[in-house]
Amino acid sequence: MAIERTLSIIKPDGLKNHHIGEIISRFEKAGLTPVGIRLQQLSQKEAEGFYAVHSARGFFKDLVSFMTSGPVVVMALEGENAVQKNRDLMGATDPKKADKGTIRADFAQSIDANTVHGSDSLENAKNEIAYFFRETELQKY
Ligand code: DGI
Repeated sequence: MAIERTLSIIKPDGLKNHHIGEIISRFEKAGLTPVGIRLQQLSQKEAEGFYAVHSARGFFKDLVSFMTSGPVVVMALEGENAVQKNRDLMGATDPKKADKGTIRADFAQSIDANTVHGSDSLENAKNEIAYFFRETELQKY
């Protein structure tokens, strides 16, 4: 299987509820290695730009407001089949519909505060990683 990179964000609720360690531990145990990582407060402009694809949706304002409500952890994860593997670990967007044992089923409160973001395609992963990281900020080990 191909080695891929994907973008993960631990959202403000994940930090406020002290789940950074448990979430990264799940990634590492599944063979997804953080090769870039940063704790960051998103500006409104950064959040709007990141979620620009949703700008016409009714929930856009709330989404940007939530994503800027506190710091986030942005990570580039590397591993076999990283994009799909991360999506599987995250669970469905709405935590009520997420499979048992997924990050969202275990930690998320609502579709708004759903704890993690993960790229949904390899192409988006490349763009999303480039949105947050310069190539020199990504390490090999
Ligand atoms: O890739 P996902 O995060 O699973 O989902 P997405 O790319 O479709 O949507 C991005 C975020 O926008 C999602 O994590 C939460 C929010 N969102 C998506 N659909 C809805 C929503 N928020 C509300 N309130 N209602 C929605 O239907």
